[in-house]
Order: sequence, then C-alpha cells, then structure tokens
Amino acid sequence: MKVINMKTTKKLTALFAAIAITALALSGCATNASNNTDAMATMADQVTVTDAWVKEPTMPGMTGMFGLIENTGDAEVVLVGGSSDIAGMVEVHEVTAEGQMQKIEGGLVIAAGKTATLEVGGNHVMLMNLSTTPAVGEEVTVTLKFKDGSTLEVTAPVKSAAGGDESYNENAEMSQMGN
Ligand SMILES: [Cu+2]
Repeated sequence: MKVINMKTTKKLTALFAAIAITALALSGCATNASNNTDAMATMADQVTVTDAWVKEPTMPGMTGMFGLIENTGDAEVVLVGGSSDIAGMVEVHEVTAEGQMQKIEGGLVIAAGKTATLEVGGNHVMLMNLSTTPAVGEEVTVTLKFKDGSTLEVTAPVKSAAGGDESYNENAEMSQMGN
C-alpha cells in the first residue's frame, strides 16, 4: 500500500472524468429531449374557442363562461383553470346528477379532435370572487389555463341571464341534462 502507482491514479482520474463527461452527455440528451417536447404544439395551441359568452351574474360575486372548446390537435388537452381581471378565482366546473356544481378534479379532458361544450347546466368555466359585476354588452377577458401550463386568452361578451337564470336551479339543470 506504500506505493501508489501514479499510473493507476491517473487511469482512475481519467475514468472518473470519462464518467463525468458521459453523465453530462446523458443529461444533455435529456435536456434536448425535453426541448423537443417544448417545441411541439402546446395544449393552448391546439384549442379553438368559439361562441364564448359570460352570463350576466344572477348570483352575487359569481358567474360562468360558456362556449365551445375544440381540440384541433392530435393529442388530448386538459383545461385545468384560468384567470381573469374581474375574478379572484377561476375554476372549471361540472354539474353533478344532483344538480350541484363542483370543480372537475384533474381538469376537463378534451380528446383529440373533440369539442367540449360549456353550457348552462353543464360544464362551465366558473368565475368567482368577482371584483366587478359585468353587465350585458360588456366584454370579459378570461385566460384559460391548460395542464401543460399553456394559456389561451378568450374575450367573451356578457349576455343576459334571461332564459338562463335557472342555471343554478336544480330542476332546470336536471331537465337540461335529460335532453
Ligand atoms: Cu360553477
């Protein structure tokens, strides 16, 4: 043990260096791979929103946004929430068979090529903790957020609650869901 062979030490050093370089190269590959993923279309890129509208609030401090969300891509997209200047909290809601609305756990999944319908009595984008009460004729901007972190800004006109003011009425929701 007295004699430490310098050649061996150098070899070991070289070996460790080689391992370190290999590790770097591997992590480099991993980085490239994730960059490639990032270069693909985001969920927001794949989505087209049409007929978006916000209901004139019928309950204090809250309302919903409705419309059609089309997934034009070839991978599923998941709408997980959003934000708005006029709302402290934006969630994606569903209405249960009992007529209760609740947050969709994990978000609203829209398969490739499919269109999700957000409608009164069904799935909707819930705007809560409103800082202002949007009136008919005004426009509300909502930024939708998807599972991959991508976002899509939607500007929706505010429409009258007339004919839709039963949206939180359980019976109305039940009959609509039966259609
Ligand atoms: Cu809701």
